[in-house]
Amino acid sequence: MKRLRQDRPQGERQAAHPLRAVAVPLLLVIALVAIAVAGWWLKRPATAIAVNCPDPLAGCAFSHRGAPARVRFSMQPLPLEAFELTVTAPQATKISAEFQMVGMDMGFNRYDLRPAGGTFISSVTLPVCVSGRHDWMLYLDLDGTRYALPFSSR
Ligand SMILES: [Cu+2]
Repeated sequence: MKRLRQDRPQGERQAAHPLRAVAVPLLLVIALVAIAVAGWWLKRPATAIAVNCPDPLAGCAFSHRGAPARVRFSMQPLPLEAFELTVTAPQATKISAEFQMVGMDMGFNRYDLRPAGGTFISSVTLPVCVSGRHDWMLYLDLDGTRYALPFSSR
């Protein structure tokens, strides 16, 4: 009668099933968490050094890795009107500028400044703010070091 106890494989199958029932959703949850973490990591705002600049038209001095640097606007920014952004930083090799609003996605407003002998220049055109706000934040990236410079548009 011992031959009848051939249902061992079935017992194994039953043991494997509950495990798979837990493992599959668990892996799915882990994958979703990993995607969420990666998304947050990519979208996280990099810490920026605040630059006090009460009058960008006159130009503002700041310190970049111990060396003097300067930022200047050719005119008070007005939405849809191009102005010139000039950054003087003899130490820097690559400078980019990003224009955003605190707590509001203003779209992709990134400019790579072109070098011109220690000075970096770009023509910038700001979009219209649907909320009618005028408070902007200029994020300057000098070789990976970020600076945050608040300013107002007209
Ligand atoms: Cu806005």
